[in-house]
Amino acid sequence: MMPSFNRRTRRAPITVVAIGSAVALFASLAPADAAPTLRIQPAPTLPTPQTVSKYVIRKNVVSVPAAANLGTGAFVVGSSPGMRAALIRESAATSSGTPLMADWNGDGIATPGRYDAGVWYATDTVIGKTPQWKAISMFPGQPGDIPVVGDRTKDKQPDVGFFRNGTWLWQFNGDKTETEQFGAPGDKPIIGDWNGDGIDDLGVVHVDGTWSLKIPGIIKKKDIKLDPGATLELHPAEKYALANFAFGLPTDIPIAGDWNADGKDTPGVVRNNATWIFSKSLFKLTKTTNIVFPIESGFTALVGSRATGIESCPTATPLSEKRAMLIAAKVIPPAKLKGDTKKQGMPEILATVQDGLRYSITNDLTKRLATQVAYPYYDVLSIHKTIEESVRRSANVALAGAIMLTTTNWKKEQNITRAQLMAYTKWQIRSISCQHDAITPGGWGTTWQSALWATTVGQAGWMLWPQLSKQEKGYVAAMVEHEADAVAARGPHYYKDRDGKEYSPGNSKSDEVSWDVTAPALALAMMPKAKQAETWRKALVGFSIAAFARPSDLTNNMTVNGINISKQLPGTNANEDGTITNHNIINPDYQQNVQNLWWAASMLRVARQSVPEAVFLNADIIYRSLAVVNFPTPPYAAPGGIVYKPGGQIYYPQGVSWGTRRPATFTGVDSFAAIYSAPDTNAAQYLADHARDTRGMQLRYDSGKIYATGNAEDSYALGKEEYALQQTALAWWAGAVPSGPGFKLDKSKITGVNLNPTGAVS
Ligand SMILES: [Ca+2]
Ligand SMILES: [Ca+2]
Ligand SMILES: [Ca+2]
Ligand SMILES: [Ca+2]
Repeated sequence: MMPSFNRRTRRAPITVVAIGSAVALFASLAPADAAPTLRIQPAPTLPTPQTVSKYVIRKNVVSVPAAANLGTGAFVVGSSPGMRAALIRESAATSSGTPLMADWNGDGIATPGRYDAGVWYATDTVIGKTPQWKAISMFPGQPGDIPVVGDRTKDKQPDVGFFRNGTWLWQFNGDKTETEQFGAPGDKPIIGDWNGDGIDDLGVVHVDGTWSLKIPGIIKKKDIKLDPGATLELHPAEKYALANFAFGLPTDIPIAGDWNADGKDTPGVVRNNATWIFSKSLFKLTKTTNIVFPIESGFTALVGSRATGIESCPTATPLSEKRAMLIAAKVIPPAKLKGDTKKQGMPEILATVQDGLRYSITNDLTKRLATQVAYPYYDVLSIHKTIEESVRRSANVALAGAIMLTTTNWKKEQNITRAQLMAYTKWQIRSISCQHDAITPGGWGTTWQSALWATTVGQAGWMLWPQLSKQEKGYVAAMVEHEADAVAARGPHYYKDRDGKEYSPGNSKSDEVSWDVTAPALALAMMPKAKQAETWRKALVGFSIAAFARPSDLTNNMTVNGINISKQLPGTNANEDGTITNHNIINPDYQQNVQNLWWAASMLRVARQSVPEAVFLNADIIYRSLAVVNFPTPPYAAPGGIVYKPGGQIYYPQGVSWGTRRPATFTGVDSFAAIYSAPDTNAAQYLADHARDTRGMQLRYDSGKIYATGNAEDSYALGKEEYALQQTALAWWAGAVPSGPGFKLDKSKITGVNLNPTGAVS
């Protein structure tokens, strides 16, 4: 089943390319620890994350409580009474002025804005760590003016202005100014679409807490049904009426919004900076609903909006939601797989994944994500300082959960039931994909490593496809599509040019390029009939060729999928002997990334599709740099030899990037290599060695964790346990792949493959 050209070229010449540091970089050869083996304790009784099932979409967006503090840059958006609780905290840049929220770009969702010293600023991002303020208008007021915003021209573009002692000064469509008289000094301006015609109307709240709303188009008394406590004041000549009524207390903060998504705005108040009281209609002002949404000190009460129904992503826009449903309809579920405990090392791998899930899920539900468990969609991006940690950590656990649910007979392991594991895994899948940029403007995505994270959580969703709700399917499919399209658009990058000059000194691009391989592979696997399918196939082929291209590929006249790579490659990413230079050293932790090619191949196989031969280019050679290539000492660090030592230990010829005791990191690549590399690499034996060593490390503790505290064993601070869990789970999944559809190699000519990056090469 291995592609033939790999067999032809698998004997890599060993080239000593640099002399490493003389420091002994090889960790102790003793297995894990000699401490007596503990038993993993079962998980404590854990909360079950909320489940969602129905798909509900509203006709109109619904108004929800919001608050902002420009001094800290925080905008907080809550939920309406008709939605399940979810709180999204976004951060704009810290700044000054008066905060506002409006739908600045007409996509239906209100986002932060502010007026500051003559300039109006806005951002269209619904969520995100650092949305940029953009100046949208120059329109200065005077001291004491109250900034107002609303669409007065029915073009879905908000118009900005001021309320000045009963005079409304507007700037329509960013240029034309207009003045309206309504209200009196001391009144508070209030804006809303009282009659539901798409134009925001004027209102004022007097100091005594009574309201006066100006409703256009009301000429006769019977044109409107008002609450018995309200009075109607007709102005037939000017074709409007005033509705005057009491609502709330003089000490309340008046607000207006469409609290029930019926298309009409109605009054609301915020009482004691905590309780939001919403009226249902002008006909029944006393029929109110309440929600508690405290306004923290330093915050201003605002009105935000949410696009979708109670079961849906709270930060989706109506547009992204609709689009996602269409994409999801194209997805074909994967073939069913069954793990194999008969292969050597697999019993240890299975136990490690089960106990690793016990550790990570317990840690998540009782500590890391404990404050989020009550929300059906949790606020992923607010969990950690970096997007990498926020998204990748959780995505890794989700993939392990999905793999266990679909390839094993998980009933109850370590006190975690199948239902709990399913609820947890789906909670992660829908929350992470909800906050992807494809669904939530300003969310994570199309950045460094985001293709890998999207594939990790996307594969989890794909494996659980029949179990996902309609909206969960939509978000997963849209996220995967978006990342695959982005990969195709950016093209692969290189470490060295054709003359051997480094674009990025000391740093191969093989990691980034091989991560990128996975996104078009998953998109193609999931949606082979999508209109971009051929674009994704070409991106898969181009990135696979580029990922580990070696200097000899520039001259060997090899044709892969009809592409003469010698003529077309603009550079290389791997050294001739299959090693990878990263962080200025020959770096086994990055040679391990060759698994991304085999991961991509396996996804296509599980999708019952053939695999382009380009996906295997140099894969066997790179794996040999771990399993076969000898590093003599000197020049390399003592003791020299092969990177993979007996018993699972790893030898680092020139130094260490991420710690010296991370056998779990290599279980994934070994398990794929056991299927796809030549038998003389002894991949199956190495898998067993690394699996047993990993299990030994895990059995030092009773919680299911693998690594000792500190950085000596593994220094990856953004989720080392979850990363080990992902690698061991992938090892298990790779072992299960042969239980699915057979392997078909595609050697056909694929035209239009791009090997060049968009923009600068490096
Ligand atoms: Ca908007
Ligand atoms: Ca407008
Ligand atoms: Ca109106
Ligand atoms: Ca309404």
